[in-house]
Amino acid sequence: MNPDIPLQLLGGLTAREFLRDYWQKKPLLVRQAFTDFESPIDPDELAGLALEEEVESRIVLEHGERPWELRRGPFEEDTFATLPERDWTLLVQAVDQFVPEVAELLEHFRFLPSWRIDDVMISFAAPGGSVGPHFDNYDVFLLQGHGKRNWKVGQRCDSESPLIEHADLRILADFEQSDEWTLAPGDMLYLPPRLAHYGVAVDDCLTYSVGFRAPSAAEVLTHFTDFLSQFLPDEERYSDADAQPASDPHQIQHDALDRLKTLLAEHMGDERLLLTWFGQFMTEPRYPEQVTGETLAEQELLDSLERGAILVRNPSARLAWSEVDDNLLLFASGQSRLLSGHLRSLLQSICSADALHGENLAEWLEDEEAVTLVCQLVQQGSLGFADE
Ligand SMILES: [Mn+2]
Repeated sequence: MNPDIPLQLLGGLTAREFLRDYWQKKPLLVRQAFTDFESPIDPDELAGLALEEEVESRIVLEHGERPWELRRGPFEEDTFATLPERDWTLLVQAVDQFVPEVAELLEHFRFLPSWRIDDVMISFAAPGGSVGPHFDNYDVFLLQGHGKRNWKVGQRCDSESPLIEHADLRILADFEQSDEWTLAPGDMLYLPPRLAHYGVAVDDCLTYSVGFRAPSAAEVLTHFTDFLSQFLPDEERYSDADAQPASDPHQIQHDALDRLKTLLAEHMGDERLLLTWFGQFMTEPRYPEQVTGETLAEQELLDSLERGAILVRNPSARLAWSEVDDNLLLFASGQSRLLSGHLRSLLQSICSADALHGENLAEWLEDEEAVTLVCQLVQQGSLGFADE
């Protein structure tokens, strides 16, 4: 993808300009990011998804049993009939995993790494519906899908920003408005992390939120060190050969700290393990139970492909790849595989979610490593046969 081509999605900015001036920095309003946008899902279908066991959904009622009442799905069909006429919102997480047309919207965001994208959350709000003024720790693109929503943006926040007392929702106690826009279908608002925002439905409205993943520093440290420690034998310990005689036996001398720093640096600086951990971590599926494989022998795979079977990426799977010296690492839904460099274009087509079939796989079906890889991905559940 050429980063210097103006994109309608970004209001005519190029990907390079957007990343330089807006990404993680300041909001961007784009009128008609999508011309004549037609929401691929309607409010009834969204409500239908919220009935499903495997779908994560919430309803926020501003004037419920208590202010800003939060209810968690799955919901019963009659739930929606009992809701008031206004001031409530239904939020459904990861709709892209359940509705292919919603997943297709993500194709427009290919100027960002796919492993940074978390999910597409869709909310339906009755007039006046809102989840209150709040901030998120993630970047988000808010695409108006249907109806109108008014967005106010405010101050930069952090974990010290005062919140109202609420067991489940993080609603800001103060909101210092700096800008305000009303979005119509096809309009899109990009918000950087930690910027206060407050969206209120003008009429019945659907809003798509393309959300991103960014591990916290605390997560990086705890998860990476957990991962590292699997490779460290118990006998590798703090050691102080050639220590100097202690002048006071109760004092921790700074040479002890230096030894610790050396020990940490030696392991924390292992780039290969850092990459392996990071790729696995960033491709962990949101719903691992949706990534279940099937038993498949390599010969069965070859036979199926010959009969015209099509392999597609499991919409709940996450894939990424990287280079290590002359080899490649494929990350698939939290696992990694070291592969030889000649498989590069195969990894690229596997990751880009193209359909794989006898024709485009042809050159690979003679390659033992490639066949084993594709077979393993089906066994693991990242790839699956498309329904005929
Ligand atoms: Mn938000």
